[in-house]
Amino acid sequence: MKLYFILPLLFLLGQVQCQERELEWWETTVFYQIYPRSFKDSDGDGIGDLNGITENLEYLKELGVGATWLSPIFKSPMYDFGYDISDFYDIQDEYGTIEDFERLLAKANELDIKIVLDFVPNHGSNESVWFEEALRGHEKYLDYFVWEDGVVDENGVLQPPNNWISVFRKSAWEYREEVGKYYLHQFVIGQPDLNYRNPEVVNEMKNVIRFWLEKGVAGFRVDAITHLFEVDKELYGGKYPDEPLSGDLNADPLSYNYLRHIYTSDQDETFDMVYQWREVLDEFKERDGFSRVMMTEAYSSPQVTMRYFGDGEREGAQMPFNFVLISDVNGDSTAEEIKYALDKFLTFKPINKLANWVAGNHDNNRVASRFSPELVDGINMIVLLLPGIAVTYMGEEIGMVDGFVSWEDTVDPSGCNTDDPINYWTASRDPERTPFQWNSDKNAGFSTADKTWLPVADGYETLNVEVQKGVERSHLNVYKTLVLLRAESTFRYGRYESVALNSDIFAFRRWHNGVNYVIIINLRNKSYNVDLTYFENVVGNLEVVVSSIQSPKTAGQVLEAGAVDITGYESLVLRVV
Ligand SMILES: *[C@@H]1O[C@H](CO)[C@@H](O)[C@H](O)[C@H]1NC(C)=O
Ligand SMILES: *[C@@H]1O[C@H](CO)[C@@H](O)[C@H](O)[C@H]1NC(C)=O
Ligand SMILES: [Ca+2]
Ligand SMILES: [Ca+2]
Repeated sequence: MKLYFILPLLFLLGQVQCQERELEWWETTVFYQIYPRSFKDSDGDGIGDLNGITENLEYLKELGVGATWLSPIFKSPMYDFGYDISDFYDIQDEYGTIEDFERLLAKANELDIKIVLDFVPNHGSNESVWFEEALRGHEKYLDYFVWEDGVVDENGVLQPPNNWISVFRKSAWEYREEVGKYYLHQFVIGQPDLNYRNPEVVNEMKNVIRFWLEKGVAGFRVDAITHLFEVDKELYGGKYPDEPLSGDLNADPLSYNYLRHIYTSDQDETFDMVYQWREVLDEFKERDGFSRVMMTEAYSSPQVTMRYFGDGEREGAQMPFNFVLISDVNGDSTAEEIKYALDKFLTFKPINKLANWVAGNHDNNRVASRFSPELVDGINMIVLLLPGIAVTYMGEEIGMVDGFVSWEDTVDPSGCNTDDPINYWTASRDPERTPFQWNSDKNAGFSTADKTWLPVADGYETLNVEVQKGVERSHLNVYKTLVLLRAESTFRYGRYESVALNSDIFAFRRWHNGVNYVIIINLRNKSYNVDLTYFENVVGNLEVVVSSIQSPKTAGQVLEAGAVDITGYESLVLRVV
């Protein structure tokens, strides 16, 4: 057949049906983040554990999520609750054993839920064998960390090598007499940075990745990736240079934001390492055809974030986390600001990559607290129905709120390091880490202990999974319906457009092969009558598919596209009929 004959034919076919590429497991699933310490305590010591997760994997299945990423479960002295790892190849006792983890994997496998682990490459622990060996002068391990000579000031007192500040406040350098030098810790003192300019460290950490992949995990969420490399000090006469002041007037001189981190974050070598890790993941894909995933944690500009995807030649992370819903907007944001934030990732991402949507995690206040309890369903509609991968932090499906944790009960170093019994809560991450609320029993069904590692949030008696399962209208049921909707090709393949109908009402359309959905979210407690025929092909009648719990409308109800009444804080998923 001649080309001039085929081309118009292909064009015609294209008009009828958009091509539906077969999607991989990670492209369509919902990733559910479990913070193991707070999910479920199986043995009554007040701390969540692996067996607690295994016993409750069916809950994830009920939600419809296909993958879970677990915050760190590895051996750790817990100065930063598991993000200070002392043995990357073993499980922390209070969470269980390697055998418990293998049982968890087996159960997850049965249920077809993928397990993604937290990979914390930037630092180890000051109480690890590696660090202890370094202190003993063992050359191999000394070079696992970043050491620098101090500076003697005009009073003859030894001071840190330069002005670098830790993410958790104060100097990023800690002196060790055994070595006679300072070591770098971009996070707490107990988290010595690993030296990625040492090829042995690079190999060791690749072996950590291989170790857990061999066990059967489906990939990694990579922690604090921006901090991986520091500048090459050989370019600066062998000494790490001071970082410039940020000029941020709200930052006190001990706080991280006081400096502009041009030498300790987003270094070119960091992106290269991400691409190298992807090669390790792909070694495993070559064996069995099954993709292992990488998600990277970086609160960076969109331009920098996109570099984690790859550089055009080499592949990187499938999911550089998109944090706009955390860092750019909150309950005070207007519909225009919401639209602007959501467009950011979509605008900058390479055309052949998928977006991802994250509204909450263990480091940030909960959606109900940052936005409003009334907007829980609306935000879940955004996270689950925008094009791309959805990520849910445990508890956001039921609209958990930040718990109150007193100064006495505060354990997060980010809170404790403020030394401020009044304002600590602004820095503490404990409120979003309080125990998961299963039911109205003691400790919300999380634990039978008399004291749990963090107190259970107030109000759990009515805000919990069991209560929400038992009523027709609940955040939980809205969430499950939204997850089911994601399976429709309109949400898998469909195009996207959005608009601020006014400052209070954000709306978006998803469409594919003649099917049109409109999602509308009222950000304020104010009623409106809106005309949704603004959207092309949205005319005539609209059927309510999902309505937020405070909505007076129910599924199946039919509305007129030209004049939709929307009440305060109402969110709706509508389909053109
Ligand atoms: C490790 O660092 C922590 C601070 O994060 C400190 O409390 C602890 O004493 C250190 N351990 C050792 C053995 O130096
Ligand atoms: C919304 O407004 C109504 C009527 O003014 C009021 O009764 C209700 O408490 C408000 N809801 C919220 C969450 O502010
Ligand atoms: Ca336990
Ligand atoms: Ca580092």
